[in-house]
Amino acid sequence: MNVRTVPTTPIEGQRPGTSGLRKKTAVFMEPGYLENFVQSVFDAVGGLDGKSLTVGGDGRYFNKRAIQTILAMAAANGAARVLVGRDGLLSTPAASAVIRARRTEGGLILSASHNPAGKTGDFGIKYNIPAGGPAPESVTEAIYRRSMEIDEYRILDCEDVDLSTVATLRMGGMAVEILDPVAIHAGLMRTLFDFDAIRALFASGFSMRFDAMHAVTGPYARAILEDELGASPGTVVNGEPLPDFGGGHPDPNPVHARGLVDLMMSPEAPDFAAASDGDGDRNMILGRGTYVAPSDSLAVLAANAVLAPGYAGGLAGIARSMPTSRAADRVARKLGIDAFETPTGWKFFGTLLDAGLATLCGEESAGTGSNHVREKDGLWAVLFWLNILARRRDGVKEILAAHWAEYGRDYYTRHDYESVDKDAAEALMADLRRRIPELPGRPAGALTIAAADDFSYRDPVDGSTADAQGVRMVFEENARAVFRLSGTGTDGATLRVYLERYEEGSGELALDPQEVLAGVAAAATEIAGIHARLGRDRPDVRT
Ligand code: VG1
Ligand code: CO
Repeated sequence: MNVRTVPTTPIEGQRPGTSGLRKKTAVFMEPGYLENFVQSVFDAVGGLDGKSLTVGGDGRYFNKRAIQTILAMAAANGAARVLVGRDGLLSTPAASAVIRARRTEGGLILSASHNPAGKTGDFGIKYNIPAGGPAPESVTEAIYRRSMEIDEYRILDCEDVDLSTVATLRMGGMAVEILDPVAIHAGLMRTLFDFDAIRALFASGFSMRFDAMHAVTGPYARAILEDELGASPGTVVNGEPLPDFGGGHPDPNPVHARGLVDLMMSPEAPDFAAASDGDGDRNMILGRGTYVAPSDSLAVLAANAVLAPGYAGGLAGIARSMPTSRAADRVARKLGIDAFETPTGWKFFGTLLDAGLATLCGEESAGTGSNHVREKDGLWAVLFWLNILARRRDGVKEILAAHWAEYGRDYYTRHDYESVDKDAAEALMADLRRRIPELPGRPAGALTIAAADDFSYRDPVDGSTADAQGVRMVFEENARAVFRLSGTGTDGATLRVYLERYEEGSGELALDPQEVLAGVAAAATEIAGIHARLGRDRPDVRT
């Protein structure tokens, strides 16, 4: 077998965003596009000679082809071993678990998460470091710099390897170890949660539906929930990973998982329901007649963490992304532990987890996780909830109501303006930033701005900094609005407006968040001039 050194030239725009490099699938399929980026990763991490790597993806269109290319490139770059999920599948948290358990020198995860898949959809790739988490910005910047000067990549001329059975094969001088994609992750879950209690819960007739949205979590959910914990067959729906995700949009929120939400609000609702996203790192939690906002889910998990064996010793700290509501901070205060506020994106939690400063982390976008891996983990969150339900023998609705009564409720919603004109969205943000000094004391709609800033972060562990992470406005009326542009889209720009308002535990706790937050939304819309600047009179998605 022959190593080919292929001359190439830099391709613009290979700068990873919030979570890796995401582009239209057609862009990734252009000759040299994937190869340039992968070689840039290998070069930026000091070469692959004699090293091992984990590779897997969410099964979307182009996943299998891309993996064959990556394998041939890894072999040509001298890698000793690549661990790859059977059929090229690994959920994002499972990939993180494999990197850590098998101590590979990082991994490549192929996913564009919840973005639609298929020829006309999106594709993505991300490098995770040996600790198992997404590369920090120092590394992604090094990859990007390399992509701007690359002049050749190396690839082995060879046949495709058959990834359909668990086996160790060879590709040139490199071993290709094909893993059961579920086993390592499932083993980890067993160490964290009270599987006996959850088994007893299902045996008592507790009913559940898990919607895998035709994405990667189906095999994981079937193996753990149905086969191991005894949930009735059929609990997992849409459990077959499909290259186009069944034409759907595997974003577990009340808009894209509408059917599941409707079921839970109907008389036929099972006791509990959940959904996961394309790559299995996000979760949506529902009870009968109840949707659990992700920010609340983090807070409830934290408040009840000691019920799970893996967290029985207590939590070191809780970290949340800045736009996530402050519900988790209230729990941290009560527990007497530290609360951390980081920029959006899981890569910012890595140092806190590595240093043992935080145990649980969460984002408003339906991501929760802990120090068990270095990614957010959808199925982990579902099992954590099941563990709590099994131990408390109470419904989701009751647990949530009791939580709010104790801590108060942070009413929360996010309004997204999708695929808007990029220049207009950037101008909107630039203008908001420029006006920050004059905002405090100013009325906005029926509210008054108390404080405003552009969030910047200094990592307490390694001192690295990240600026311009979103404009925050705190209102005198116990409310907050945050504005930032998405870093995961592939089409124009997406403006995210995060809205919240705190209500004391003695107040009205069971209202509709959209109604409670209408005034905050109006204030935010007015102050940013959204209608005029973006030519939109309402958000595309409200979650
Ligand atoms: C979004 C979410 C962010 C999440 C990121 C990756 O980023 O807001 O919380 O970490 O997606 O998640 P952005 O820049 O579009 O707001 V995933 O599940 O798409 O890998
Ligand atoms: Co995801």
